[in-house]
Amino acid sequence: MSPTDWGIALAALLLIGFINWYFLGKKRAAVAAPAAPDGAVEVNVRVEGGYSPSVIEVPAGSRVRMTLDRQEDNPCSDELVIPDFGIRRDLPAFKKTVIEFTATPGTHEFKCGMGMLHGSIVAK
Ligand SMILES: [Cu+2]
Repeated sequence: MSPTDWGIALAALLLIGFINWYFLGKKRAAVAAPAAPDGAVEVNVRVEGGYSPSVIEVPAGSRVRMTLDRQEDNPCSDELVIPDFGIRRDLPAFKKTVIEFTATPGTHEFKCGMGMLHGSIVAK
């Protein structure tokens, strides 16, 4: 192979590596630690066609203050439901909504009112 061929092969490998990192890396859980002065764990979630991050890891038993920044008015994400904590809240479009709960150990699903968008709080 000529040096040009090697260059192309190397560029292709780098591109594959980048694509794997970008798409697979994003699925890893965001880990949140206590940060607020009162010891609560602050979690920021962007709501737009889904939740990002969609998997959030917090210390088990911690008080979690979750800020949902809804950047759309698609009716699908009108409501946020966390069944395990009995939470059902309206999320006004283009506004931030703050909810609080105590993250008991385990994986707690959160979703839109229709159950189409999904995320989870992993407390361990
Ligand atoms: Cu929905």
